Amino acid sequence: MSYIHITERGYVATLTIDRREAMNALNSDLLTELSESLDKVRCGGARALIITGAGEKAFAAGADIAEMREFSPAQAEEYSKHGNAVMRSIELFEVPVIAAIGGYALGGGCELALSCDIRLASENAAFGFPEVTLGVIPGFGGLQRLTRAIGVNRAALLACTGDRIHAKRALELRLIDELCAQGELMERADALADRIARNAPLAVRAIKRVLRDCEGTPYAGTICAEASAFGGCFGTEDQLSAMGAFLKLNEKRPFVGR
Ligand code: DAK
Repeated sequence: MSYIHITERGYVATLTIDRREAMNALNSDLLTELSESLDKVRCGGARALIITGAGEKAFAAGADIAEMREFSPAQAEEYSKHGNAVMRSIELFEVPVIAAIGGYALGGGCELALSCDIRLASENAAFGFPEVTLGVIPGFGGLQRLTRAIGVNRAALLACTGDRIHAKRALELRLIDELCAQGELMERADALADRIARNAPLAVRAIKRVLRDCEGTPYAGTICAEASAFGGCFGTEDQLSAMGAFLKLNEKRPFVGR
C-alpha cells in the first residue's frame, strides 16, 4: 500500500500523504513510508521540500486511533519512538520543509506540521490537540514544539482543552506563518518553495542548520555557530559568482551548490 506520493519539479520535492479514507491519519506503515520517502528526496538533491495532505479535508487528522486503541504500553512506546524519529528527521532535514496545510491538522497531524520549518495553511485549515479527549497526550514531541511556537500558556490552553482553532486564530497565535485562500494552497506553497530553491543552496542549508542547531542553545554558543557557518559559505563557487555578479565582475550564473 502506498500512502506517500513523491513529486519532483525542478529543485522542489513534494510529499503528499494520501490516506484520505481515514483523513490521512498516521498509522505505523504510513510513518515508515514517510521516513523512506524523506531518504529518497534526500538522495534526489531537492533544495526545498513541501509536505501536504491529499484531498481538501485533512492535512492529517492525527495518529491512527484504530491502530493505537489496541497498543500495549510497550507497543505505544515503540510507536512513539518511531513517530518521534520521523518528526525529528523532518526537523533536521537538510533543506527547508514547508507544511502546506489544508483541512484538519489534529493531534499527530499538528505535530507533523510543527516539525516543519514553515507552515502555510489555507482558510479551511483547523488545528488542535484532541489527545486529552482520548486519554493520552501528544506523543511525537508536539508539546515541546508547540510551546516553542506559541508559548507555554497558549500551549496549555490548546493541549489541556483539546479545543480546535481555525486558521485565522492559528495565524494570530503564530502556530502558522502564512494564510491563503483555499484554492491557492499548493500554488502558494510551490511559489514559496521556488523562492527558496532559487537561492544559493549551500547558504540555505547553512541557515537551516544554524537555526535548528541553535534552538535552546545559549546565545554565546549560537553566535559562534552562526559565525562558523558564515565562514563556511566563503570560497564556494556560488558565493564567488554571486558576489562577483553584484560587483559586475562576471555574469550572473545559476547557483550550483558548490
Ligand atoms: N484515526 C483513525 N481514523 C480516523 C482518524 C484518526 N485519527 N480521523 C478520522 N478517521 C477516520 C474516521 O474513523 C472515518 O472512518 P470511517 O468511519 O469512514 O471508516 C473517516 O476517517 C472519516 O472521518 P469522519 O467520518 O469522522 O469525518 P468528519 O468529517 O465527520 O470528521 C474529523 C473529521 C477529523 C474531525 C474526525 O474524523 C476526528 O475527530 N478525527 C479524530 C481526530 C483526532 O482525535 N486526532 C487525534 C488522534 S490522537 C503517542 C503517540 C502519538 C500520539 C499520542 C501519543 N504516544 C505513543 C505517547 C498522537 C495522538 C493523536 O494524534
